[in-house]
Amino acid sequence: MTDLTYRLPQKRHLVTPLPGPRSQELTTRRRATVAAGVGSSVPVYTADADGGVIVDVDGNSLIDLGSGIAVTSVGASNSAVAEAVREQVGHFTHTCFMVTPYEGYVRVAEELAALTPGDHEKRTVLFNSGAEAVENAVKVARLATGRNAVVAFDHAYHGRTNLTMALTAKNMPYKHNFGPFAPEIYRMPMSYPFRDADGLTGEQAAQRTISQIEKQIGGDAVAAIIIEPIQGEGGFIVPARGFLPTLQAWANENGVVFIADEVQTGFARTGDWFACNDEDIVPDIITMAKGIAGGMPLAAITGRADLLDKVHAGGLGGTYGGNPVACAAAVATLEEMRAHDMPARARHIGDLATTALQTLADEVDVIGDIRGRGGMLAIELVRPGTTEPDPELTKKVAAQCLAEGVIILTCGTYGNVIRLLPPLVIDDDLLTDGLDVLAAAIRSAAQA
Ligand code: PLZ
Repeated sequence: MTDLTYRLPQKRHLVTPLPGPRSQELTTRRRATVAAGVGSSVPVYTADADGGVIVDVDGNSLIDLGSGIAVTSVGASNSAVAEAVREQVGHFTHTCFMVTPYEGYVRVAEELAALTPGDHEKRTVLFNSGAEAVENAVKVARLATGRNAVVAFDHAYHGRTNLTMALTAKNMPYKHNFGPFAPEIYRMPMSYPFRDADGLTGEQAAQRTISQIEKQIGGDAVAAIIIEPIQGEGGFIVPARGFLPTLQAWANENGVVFIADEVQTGFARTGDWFACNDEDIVPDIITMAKGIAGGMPLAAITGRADLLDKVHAGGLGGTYGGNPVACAAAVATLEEMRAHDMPARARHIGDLATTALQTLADEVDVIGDIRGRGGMLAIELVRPGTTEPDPELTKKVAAQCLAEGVIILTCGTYGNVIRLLPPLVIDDDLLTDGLDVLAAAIRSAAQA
């Protein structure tokens, strides 16, 4: 992108095999002190990061196709964000908005009211993590409706706290032996075009879900439906068109709060400000985090004023929620996103990557599906000529990419999805180099 400048050279450059000796040393120190339950998919320790590169402690420059799981969309050291953070920490790092408030929080709420879908009156609450936003969206929906049941979906991911574990579908590694889980969560079928029966439309898939909700719970007992408009950890599953609008219409008719979890899809990632924009979905409440603040921990719920304002004074909050440094970073991040038209940049990345992946799919028989939108793309790897997931091949491809200096994340209920979430500021040459490495890794793994 011509209007962006970078602090670090935007080049893949390896000076040691990966992980290098200093990373290995840190891994040894870490094993002695960091709990084993915390994983790292890439055992390479970061020293610096900018634009589309991560430089490790051994001096290797890697291509980042993960953005720290869809967070550093404007880059991991965006100069405008860094400056806003510096400016804010020079004044105050914290006061607690529940004690002595400050303008940054109000400013972020104003921004989110303007940016999120729908022109109805909205209210916002700020938190620290995506899971916390999801928890609070459910709290608001239950209080506002006086109902208990919450509908979540197959392949869903909503977090690791007790309520959000219950909402998350996948047992390993997120839930295994961590129960008992929060009650009154009901799991319903998702629209998953690659794995649904041929020809099942979005509307039909939604009817299948709605009929199960009505039979198993009853529409008048449901407080909320929570859904990722494109599922993230579950495999970048894009529901068939018509699925989301049909569900939303049913929710509206039944007084059910429709919560869109846009923690991963939000903030220009999919080529729109939000994935909901694509089918003009106007959620009652939207949950946000990740890309909102250029890497600083910030999360939010924005929703209908009549729902949010039902909550009694003092009912929502938290010590750090809407921390002033994170708010300053968010304001700068959103300005950067507008100034450089990040939604357009995401669409451009999507076009470039889809063309490359499509060419590859014509050559090899292990790519079952290419899907996603904008800067959120995935390929589902299968055993040749079938739809049978191939998680081993997926691991091999990710390992090969890493060995070549390209950071690739995997995901999916079956562990067979390679996902691309590059920083939206990545330059075309670097992205092309990363995609070439990925293509070569898939070619060689498919032949082996
Ligand atoms: N909702 C849609 O994608 C976080 C989690 C990775 P937190 N996704 C990455 C991991 O293994 O922990 C996520 C999400 C959606 C909620 C969350 C939770 O956001 O900020 O991680 O709490």
